[in-house]
Amino acid sequence: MTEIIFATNNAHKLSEVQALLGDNFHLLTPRDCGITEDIPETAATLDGNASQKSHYLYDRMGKNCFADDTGLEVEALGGEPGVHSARYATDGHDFAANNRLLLKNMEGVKNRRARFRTVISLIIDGEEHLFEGIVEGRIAESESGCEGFGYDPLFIPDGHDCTFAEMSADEKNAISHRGRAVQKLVTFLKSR
Ligand code: ITT
Repeated sequence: MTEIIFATNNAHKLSEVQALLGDNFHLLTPRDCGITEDIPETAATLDGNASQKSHYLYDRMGKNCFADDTGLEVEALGGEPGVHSARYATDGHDFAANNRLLLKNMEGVKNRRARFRTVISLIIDGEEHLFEGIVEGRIAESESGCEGFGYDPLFIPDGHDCTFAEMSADEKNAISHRGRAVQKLVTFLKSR
């Protein structure tokens, strides 16, 4: 089994990605490796943040690792919240407040097109590789469902009538932004 560090403190993400990677890979978190501080995410883009997080870990641990950064990009809001998705409404990761603010900003807006975009930065044997995953969809008029996390209760992926929060973890992973990016990561890791 290959051990690899995943630079996240988000337990939902960790379980989604572990399910996608399967039994051949054992994920370690920064905390498992004794890194307890928040890893900085101060770049202006998703690519920049993913890269900043993976380099932060690699510089300290010198071990193979990856990080992802995800944003919800809403067409009518000029791509916002985008890279600010975690701190849209407040300084913290307040999912409920973020969803309330998004609904408020979308009041009366007809164009509800949106997409989730994930960028993964992998550093393996000292070299960085980037993988991207996108899922297109729309913003619902109100929240539905209690699975998943973040903006899931408001996001309806194309080809479906329900939100990500109304899907099982497997259903979401099969079509999600993170699922698609991780599939590319897995294909790359298995080809080595
Ligand atoms: P780490 O940085 O510790 O990995 P995070 O929660 O900050 O965790 P991101 O920066 O990648 O994760 O994501 C920013 C925000 O985007 C996150 O706080 C959620 O609100 C939202 N988000 C990310 N992935 C999502 C998903 O699969 N479904 C719904 N919302 C998601």
